[in-house]
Amino acid sequence: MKVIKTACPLDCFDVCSIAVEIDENKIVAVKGDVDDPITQGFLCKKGHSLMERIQHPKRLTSPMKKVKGEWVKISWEKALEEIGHKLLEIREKQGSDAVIHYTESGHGGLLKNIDTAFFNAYGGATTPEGSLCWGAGIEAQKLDFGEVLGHNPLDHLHAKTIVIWGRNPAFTNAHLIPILKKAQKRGSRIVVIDPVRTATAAFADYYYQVKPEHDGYLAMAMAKMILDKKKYDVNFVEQHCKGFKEFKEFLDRQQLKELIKATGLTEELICELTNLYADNKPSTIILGYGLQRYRNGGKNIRFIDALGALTGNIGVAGGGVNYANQYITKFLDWSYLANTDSKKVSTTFKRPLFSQYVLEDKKDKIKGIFVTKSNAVLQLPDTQKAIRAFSSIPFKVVIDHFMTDTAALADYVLPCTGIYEEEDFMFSSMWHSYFTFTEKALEAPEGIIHEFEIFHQLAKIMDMRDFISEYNSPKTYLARGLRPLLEKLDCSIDETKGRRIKLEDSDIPWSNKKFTTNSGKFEFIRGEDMLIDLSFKEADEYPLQFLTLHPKTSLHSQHFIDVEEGRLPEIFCNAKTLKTYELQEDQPVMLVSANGMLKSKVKIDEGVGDAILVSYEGWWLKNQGVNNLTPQGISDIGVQAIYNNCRCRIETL
Ligand SMILES: Nc1nc2c(c(=O)[nH]1)N[C@H]1C(S)=C(S)[C@@H](COP(=O)(O)OP(=O)(O)OC[C@H]3O[C@@H](n4cnc5c(=O)[nH]c(N)nc54)[C@H](O)[C@@H]3O)O[C@H]1N2
Ligand SMILES: Nc1nc2c(c(=O)[nH]1)N[C@H]1C(S)=C(S)[C@@H](COP(=O)(O)OP(=O)(O)OC[C@H]3O[C@@H](n4cnc5c(=O)[nH]c(N)nc54)[C@H](O)[C@@H]3O)O[C@H]1N2
Ligand code: SF4
Ligand SMILES: [Mo]
Repeated sequence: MKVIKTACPLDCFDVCSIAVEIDENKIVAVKGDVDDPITQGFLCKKGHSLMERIQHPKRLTSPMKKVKGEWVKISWEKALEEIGHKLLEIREKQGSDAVIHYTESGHGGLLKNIDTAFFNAYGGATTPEGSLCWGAGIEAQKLDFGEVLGHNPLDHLHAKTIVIWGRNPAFTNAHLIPILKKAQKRGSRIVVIDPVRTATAAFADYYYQVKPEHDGYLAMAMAKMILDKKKYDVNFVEQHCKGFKEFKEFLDRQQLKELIKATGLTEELICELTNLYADNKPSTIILGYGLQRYRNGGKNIRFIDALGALTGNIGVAGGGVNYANQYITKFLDWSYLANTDSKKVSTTFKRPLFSQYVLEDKKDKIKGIFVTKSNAVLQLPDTQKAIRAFSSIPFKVVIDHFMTDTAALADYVLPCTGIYEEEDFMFSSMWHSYFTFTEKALEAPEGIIHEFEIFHQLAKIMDMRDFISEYNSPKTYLARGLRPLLEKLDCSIDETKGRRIKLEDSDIPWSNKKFTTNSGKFEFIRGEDMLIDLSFKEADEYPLQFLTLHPKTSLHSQHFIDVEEGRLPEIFCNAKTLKTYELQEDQPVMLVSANGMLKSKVKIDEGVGDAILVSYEGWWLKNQGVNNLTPQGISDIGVQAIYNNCRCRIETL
């Protein structure tokens, strides 16, 4: 029996290391890698079901073409010939940027970025800027620290106070839970700040139910208390920060009572939270992404970052304001991986505003769209508009493993290989700095090829000679793209196979207190950026806030594939909200927002704050999909989608 090492390709914080046992060319077991200090031998259900997905009866095994509204099988040769010629024709008539290349993170492998290299060689397609995911927080941390770096998750064991702020690791970051529990056992206090008493909050020592989008005010109130009681780290703010004076003067002008009122919490509770954070040091904050999917998402994160600097909890063991961790990214050669020098045009659109771009801003100008690693139509806000926008494009190609809702609306769907069938490089940019060269365990079923091969064949048809010679094999692609990392490690790719490796100097970011901002210091939010605008009047007809959170047992839409057609998505609210609208549990209702409608089933969850409805994203169109209700729009900074700024009302049926 042979054991090979690979890693989970799903778009998740953990990027778990996986040990695959193979006997006589068959996979006999898939396990969490015991040698990995993060995975510690267990995988979540989604990780275990990776095997089911590659053997799933609905997996596509042949290219498909839509002919007169019906899907028919087509040979690779013919499919790529037709697609290649169409791409050439569009470029000749309208320019390469009349094609949109829409890609997401449906598979985390580095090799899968060959799509971007191809479209840059094509001349530069129109591509998205900004994010459906984490954009506001990324931009906020770049402004404050210069880069987005996180502590080694095991370093949290040194923290006396661990504040989980708007993240639900019990669902989305499973391997953080044992670390939190171990820290708790050793005496650390676990604090959760979330409008929903989540499964993470259930085992926390302290829980604070903040009003959605009001975290900036909560952080301001905490900062004001820290300043008033002179609990701040004078040395840190004087030596290593820029803008402290202005920050303090701004807070001096704020009324504590007003700030407190805005948060939905009491003065006693905020005082307790502030004391925990500022007195029981070192303290770490672990931020999630739910709290930045708002108009003020970036500012809210910046005020929270400021708490770390004020209390000197930066660059020390057990400290940090952990949002994501882009440390490994620094050692990848993106100009090679993405082939940026070949690009002749650089047209972008704001990702959350895709539908508006296609239907209004560039009406009739977009002639083609190529989707990779994404179920875009379902995951973008405002589903009905996304369907109209996508369908309005005359030529549509999707590469996926399944006939997703996005694929079903396309003209061609091309199947590709998945985990276990390919070698690749897998790393996390959301959490830790461990990585794995994934080994191949199986041959892909007949008819399925890797994206590298797909784009190579297309390039041949389109006579893209430079691309073919520059990107001649997966092995060279990885070796060239990873050159800075391999130089740092002083080894070759082959020497790293089968091992889980971590970048050694990455455990405590900013320990030298040299920040990568222009000033070289931590920069406090300042000037007009400090004004959080929550003055928009919510229409009286939509009294409820609709939060769409990440589901426990599915990675976005991927594991909703087998849900029976017509099943109603569940929505959760507390008994008080249920009573206000005179509803019964399990009653089917219609939710109505300014964007659309969603028939759903009400469930009681006492953890949900007042006047809030919670649902989970990822339901397919056969179950309507929650983005029927969500608005298009972007955050203050970082071009982030604002899914959680969704208001609705309930209508009984
Ligand atoms: N309402 C609401 N909507 C949201 C969010 C929310 O909080 N609320 N969250 C947003 C966030 S954070 C994100 S990141 C986005 C995610 O948006 P998407 O990334 O579009 O979501 P997925 O459903 O994971 O779709 C990924 C697709 O990639 C496919 N795939 C898997 N492996 C491969 C591969 O090797 N090659 C190719 N070509 N395809 C592959 C999968 O089968 C799947 O169909 O959704 C956003 N949508
Ligand atoms: N099982 C599973 N794991 C996943 C994913 C998945 O789809 N399924 N998706 C992956 C991806 S792409 C991402 S981006 C991450 C997302 O990971 P998380 O950030 O953990 O997930 P979310 O569900 O978006 O939001 C987390 C929490 O933010 C809270 N929240 C919402 N609004 C506010 C607010 O205004 N203030 C505060 N303080 N809290 C608020 C929500 O109630 C929720 O409990 O998860 C990754 N991991
Ligand atoms: S989905 Fe996340 S927690 Fe689950 S196995 Fe994959 S990387 Fe690990
Ligand atoms: Mo995400």
